[in-house]
Amino acid sequence: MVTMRQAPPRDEDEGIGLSPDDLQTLQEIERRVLWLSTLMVHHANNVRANPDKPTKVGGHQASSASVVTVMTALYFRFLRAGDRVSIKPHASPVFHACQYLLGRLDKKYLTMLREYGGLQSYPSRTKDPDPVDFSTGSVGLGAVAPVFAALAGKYAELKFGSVTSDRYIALMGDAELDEGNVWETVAEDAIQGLDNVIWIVDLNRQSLDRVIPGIKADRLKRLFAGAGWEVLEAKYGTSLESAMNGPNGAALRDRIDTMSNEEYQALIRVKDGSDLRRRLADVADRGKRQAILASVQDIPDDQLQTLIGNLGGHDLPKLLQILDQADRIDNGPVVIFAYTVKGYGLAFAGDPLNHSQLLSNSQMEDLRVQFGIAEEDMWSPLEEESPAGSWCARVASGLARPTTAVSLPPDAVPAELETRHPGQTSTQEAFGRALLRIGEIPRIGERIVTMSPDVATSTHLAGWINKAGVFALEETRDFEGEAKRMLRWTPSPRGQHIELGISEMNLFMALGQFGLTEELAGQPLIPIGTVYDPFVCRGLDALIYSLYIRSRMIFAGTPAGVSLSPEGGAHQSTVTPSLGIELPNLLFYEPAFGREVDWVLLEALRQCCDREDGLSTYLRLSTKPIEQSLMDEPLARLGEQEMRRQVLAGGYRLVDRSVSASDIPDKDVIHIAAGGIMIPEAVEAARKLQEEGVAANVINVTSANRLFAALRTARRAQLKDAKSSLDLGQLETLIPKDERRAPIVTVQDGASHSLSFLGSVWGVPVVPLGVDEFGESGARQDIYRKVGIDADQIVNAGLLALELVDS
Ligand SMILES: Cc1ncc(C[n+]2csc(CCOP(=O)(O)OP(=O)(O)O)c2C)c(N)n1
Ligand SMILES: [Mg+2]
Repeated sequence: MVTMRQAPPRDEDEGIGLSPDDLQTLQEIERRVLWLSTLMVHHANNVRANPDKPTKVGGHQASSASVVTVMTALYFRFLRAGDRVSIKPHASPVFHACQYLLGRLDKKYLTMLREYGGLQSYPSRTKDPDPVDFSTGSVGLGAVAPVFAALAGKYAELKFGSVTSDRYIALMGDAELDEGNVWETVAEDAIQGLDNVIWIVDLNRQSLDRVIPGIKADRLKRLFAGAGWEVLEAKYGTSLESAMNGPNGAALRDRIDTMSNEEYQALIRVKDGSDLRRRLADVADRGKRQAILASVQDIPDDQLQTLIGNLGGHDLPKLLQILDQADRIDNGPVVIFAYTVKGYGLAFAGDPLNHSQLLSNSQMEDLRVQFGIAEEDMWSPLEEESPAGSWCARVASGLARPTTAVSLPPDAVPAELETRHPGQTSTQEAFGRALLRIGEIPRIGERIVTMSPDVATSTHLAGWINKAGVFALEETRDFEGEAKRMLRWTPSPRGQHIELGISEMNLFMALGQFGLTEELAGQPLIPIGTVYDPFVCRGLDALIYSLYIRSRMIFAGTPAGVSLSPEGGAHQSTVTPSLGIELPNLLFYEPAFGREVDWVLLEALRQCCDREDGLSTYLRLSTKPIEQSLMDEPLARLGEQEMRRQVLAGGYRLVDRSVSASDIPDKDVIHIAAGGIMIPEAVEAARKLQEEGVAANVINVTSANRLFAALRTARRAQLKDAKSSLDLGQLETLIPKDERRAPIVTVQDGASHSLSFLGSVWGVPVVPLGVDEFGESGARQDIYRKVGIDADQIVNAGLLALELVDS
């Protein structure tokens, strides 16, 4: 059985404090919201010129209508200034209609739904003109975002005393609960106990293609309750409930409770009262049949359809009462199942195929007449002097947002970290060491919050966790007592590490929301996550979401590639460098040395502090030990400052033939461009090639992402203005003028495609080496040999490259 929680009684004013007049006013607002949201979609499709005909503009009138009552209850009664709300994707017109009536959206946008520069198809925090808290569109993601935002808000409040946010609310479609990521969040331990999260499920029993078969709602409720959530429902509206509580009402309740979704959906579309009565009583048991008929005998035929369709999700008093109840539950996230009708109030209400249907011109006209809206007032807000108009103005002033109180300037980040890296170390170890130093930076250290999906120790966060502690909303007892332990793992509100269950989706959702705490809760935080690199793909959708919403975060994908050889194919990442190069709003680095890790991390922090132009940063790291002295010569040659600049700009010449093989003629020069951890093999290959009379420069590609960006930026500038400078930024430095005819061998512990673009910069042959097959277990050198990235094969590739130039 699902536990239906009873909220504690209030001392005074039991109920929601709505007078009959108030209710009428809210119902008028509700009608206007329905009208405007329907009209916006109608205008975009049937009135505005569409240059892409016959492709339709789209927009979802039925999905929108489904939530007009819930949205009215929220925006015109329930919400407070600090509340942050996520709106299901297809209700974007309803959201904008509400914002317009609240005076937060200019009228001109109402006719610009899905138009360039206008209102986005789905709520977008970066592109919409009105205040969208959470972008939605990819179902399931926007739904869970407020949960992690609430966790971030609580974290910030516990650490820094005050936040500008209050409650976190998500209004989602019922089919969103089909997405696995939703359940990964529901079950996540780290979010248990959040007392300011309310989910509202728009239970219209319809998705895109169909009426969802079976009575699924009970199963869903049990799943939530089993995961520790409080479950409430707004199932039946006040009039249907009173019929169910009246004479013979139990039979009516039982009949509706047990009928299939498909049958109910068909029933509420029956207009003819006597037909509806007959179908309602269509049960085998004679006694039951008579009781059902008796329960509705006093309802006139022309009112029966309204009664049977009177669901809780379209009943303002019921919704407000349940929201109030949810608000008073203080021991965990709450989910409300609001029973609704898709297309509510419109001609195609409840039609299984209504997802993309649009009202016709005449149906729109009927609706206008039904709502008593004058033709010249079609786009008008509610009249200022009217009760509904003044209600909107009063509510709007109560929703005014407090401004962000605190920010971190990028120059709070120092130029250097005093990290001591040993003679041989891996980038993953260096990352763990650097984090300890970062924690000590004044103003910055206290804002760092790390997180990991159950791989904190295996990604070298143990030292940091021992120092910073694990976070929990409340103090916990340490049952290990004096026992010797590797980690200081007694969670408390003072801790700065959040340990998540094994869900890479949750990791990237959490990173994304913690990276927006400055905007959503008025307190900046710098989230840093670790994840095994191949499993970046497992959380990719959430990573893309977090970048799409312009969050600022840092994460390490580690260990990466086939270099962690014995772990085998399932743990070896191959395509991740390409993701790092191609994803917008992301910087991507593959450092080779400890010092490089320090520099990249400091730059990543600066990027997080820069709320205007800053980007997120992805470090692809490895457990492969690397001889740090390989860096001595270029460091001496370039000087520390210049070397740091080049590392951050995308790469530098680690082996420069003018130093190592200046006597070899120009025609026998090649470049080996190696991504991060392939440096030792590239250096060894350069040495062997020199013995063969070939001079090889080794370019340490610290960021293919930065180098490709330099190329792209230059070409785009040239496209716009042929006379613009041909400067290719760091690419110019990496391959100076006199070496631009030399061929290139690229070496990547990842898909070979990721560095192969380097050949196109100066138009020379490239031999791309990398991992283009699924891996297997083995010693590192065995696996390198198998996939063709060991020193000998780099040598062969170099010789081939020279032949390609000659031929
Ligand atoms: C991840 C993802 N998959 C598929 C879609 C396409 N899609 C859009 S709406 C929808 C069904 C939504 O149903 P529901 O959440 O119940 O919303 P309703 O339309 O009933 O309000 C689907 C499958 C999507 N937007 N996102
Ligand atoms: Mg639905």
